[in-house]
Amino acid sequence: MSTAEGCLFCRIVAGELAADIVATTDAAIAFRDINPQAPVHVLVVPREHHVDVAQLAASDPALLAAVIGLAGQVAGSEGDGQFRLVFNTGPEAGQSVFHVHAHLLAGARLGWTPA
Ligand code: DGP
Repeated sequence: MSTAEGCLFCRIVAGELAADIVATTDAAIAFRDINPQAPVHVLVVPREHHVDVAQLAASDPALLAAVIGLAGQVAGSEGDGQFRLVFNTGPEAGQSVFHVHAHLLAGARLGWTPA
């Protein structure tokens, strides 16, 4: 499996750094965001290192589907199955960790003011 030296989320996947893990599969893990922006704010990441969602979609669309599938599963177990998924892609879009992750946001009526 591909990992990246010093990558924060690779270290969480490897169990080297603690995280509040809510679900796992062979392909992906889901853990609570350290700085939650909604009552449910879970990050869903592939175990394998990919920089962002565009790169993941191009190189392994089945793995992207596995990430989205796990997000949907967690949305059902953590709430009523209504949710928002956000993939910040690039620094200008707010990406700060360059291991692709879906932000799963749920548990409240969500506003829509990204800019
Ligand atoms: P983004 O800015 O889209 O790359 O999102 C990165 C998210 O990762 C951000 O919402 C905060 C979260 N985060 C950063 N460091 C940690 C950490 O060590 N543990 C956990 N659980 N979340 C983290």
